[in-house]
Amino acid sequence: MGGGSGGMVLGYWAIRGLGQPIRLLLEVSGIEYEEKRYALEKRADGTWSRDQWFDVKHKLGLPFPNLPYLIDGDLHLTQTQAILDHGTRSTIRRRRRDAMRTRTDHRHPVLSLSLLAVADLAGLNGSTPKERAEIAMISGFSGDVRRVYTQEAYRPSSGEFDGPKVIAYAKSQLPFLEAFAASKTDGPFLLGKSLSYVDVLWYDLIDQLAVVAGGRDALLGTSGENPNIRAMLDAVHPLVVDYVRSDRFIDRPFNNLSACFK
Ligand SMILES: N[C@@H](CCC(=O)N[C@@H](CS)C(=O)NCC(=O)O)C(=O)O
Repeated sequence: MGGGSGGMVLGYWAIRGLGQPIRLLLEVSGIEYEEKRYALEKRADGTWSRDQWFDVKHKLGLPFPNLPYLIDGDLHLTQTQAILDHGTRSTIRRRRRDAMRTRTDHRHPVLSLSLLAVADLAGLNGSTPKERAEIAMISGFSGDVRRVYTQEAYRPSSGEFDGPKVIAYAKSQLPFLEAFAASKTDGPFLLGKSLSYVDVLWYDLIDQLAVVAGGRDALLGTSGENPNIRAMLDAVHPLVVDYVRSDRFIDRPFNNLSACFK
């Protein structure tokens, strides 16, 4: 993974941002991909240069140039949702092929093998129109929460990051996620028994919000609160732990260097 040749190329800033759920999806799926990471550079006058990206932005054959982008053969994609959707479809294709190999793959602990096997049956974008609609809804919902967080993180440099405001909003929204997950009683993932890309999307978002809150318990509460969200996080963790511990994983910055919360 990450650095393979002839596979996909994922381009994004050298931050978590919108790229991280895509990275997690590719990693969980065992898809070969190469990364192009672009960095902001501070100019002498204190402003930030985006030249690493702007120098190539219109030279990559992207019909709607932006970051993140994913180049998969002759498919040149931007727009995060389109990339996630494509990643899940590629996942189905490639993971079916890899299913037998994965069973004896020493990189994955036994627990994740069974979870991956379950996920493999459905793919990571649902197996029915209803599941796909619910996944799209949960993805959009994560965007609502992420937007409040990132708008606050990217306030003008004179502004202060208002973490408590972000956490208050997240806490007002998490009960909806908890109730939805609770309604799916056949497994630990947000859709129940099948892993889908919204699990890794929320895994990353909750990981960042927990840092803002001062710890996972400060965000999710103690004494048995949010048991279904916790079950999802616990089920995703073994699938991503090798990547999280690898030197390819971006822990910080969460947001770009120009943000007031990084
Ligand atoms: N709607 C786009 C928004 C992408 C976007 O806002 N990208 C930001 C980073 S998160 C960027 O710096 N894009 C590069 C550019 O505008 O040239 C998506 O969902 O992918």
